[in-house]
Order: sequence, then structure tokens, then C-alpha cells
Amino acid sequence: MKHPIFASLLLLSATLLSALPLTLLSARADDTAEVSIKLFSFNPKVLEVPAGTTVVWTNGDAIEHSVTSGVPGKPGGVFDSGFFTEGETWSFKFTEPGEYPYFCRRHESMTGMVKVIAP
Ligand SMILES: [Cu+2]
Repeated sequence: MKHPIFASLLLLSATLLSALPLTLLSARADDTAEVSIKLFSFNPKVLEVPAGTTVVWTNGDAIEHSVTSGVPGKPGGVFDSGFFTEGETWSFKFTEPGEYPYFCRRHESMTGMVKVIAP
């Protein structure tokens, strides 16, 4: 005779394994986008996302950078990460469609843009 508890555990495991990866994948794909900072540049330089997306910047340089809205010499006041360093991340959720230029306060040749479109 088979053990009923073992059979139940098998069924439970199969259910969890089939449901879990799909949930994780869809949460990531829908809600976040990545920008890497490397060699004094933002990649991608222009990022287009639907409203509601959280953009995550990761600093890959061994030096501090900032992600500051606006253009060099004229901060926009929408967001400002402050300075963060190698291996650290900073994120911002964009809820309103529009174009959001940004730059690094310490290296003003570093500029980027987030274009937020209606979802
Ligand atoms: Cu910088």
C-alpha cells in the first residue's frame, strides 16, 4: 500500500513548482526596468517604459554617481538619488507619462532619459 502523506506531498510540490516561476517572471517583466551605469554612461541612454514601471539604476563604476532629474546645471526637482557607489542600486517609480531627462550631478557629461508612455 502507498503512503497517503507521501502522495500528498508530491502533489503539493508539483503544484508549487508549476505556479511559482510564472508568478515571479510576470512580476518582474511588468513592473521594473534596469539601467546600468558603467564607464561614466547610462545604459540604455534612453529608456521607454509604460507608466507604473519602477526603474532600477545599478552603479557598476568604482566611483559615486547620482541620478538627478533635469539637465546639467538645472535640476528638474522630480527625483534625485543622491550619490551612490559601486554595486549599489537606486530606484524610482514613474507613474505619469512624459519625458524625464536626467544627469549625474558630479559628472555633467552623463545624461539619460526615461520616456514614460501611457500603459
Ligand atoms: Cu557620475
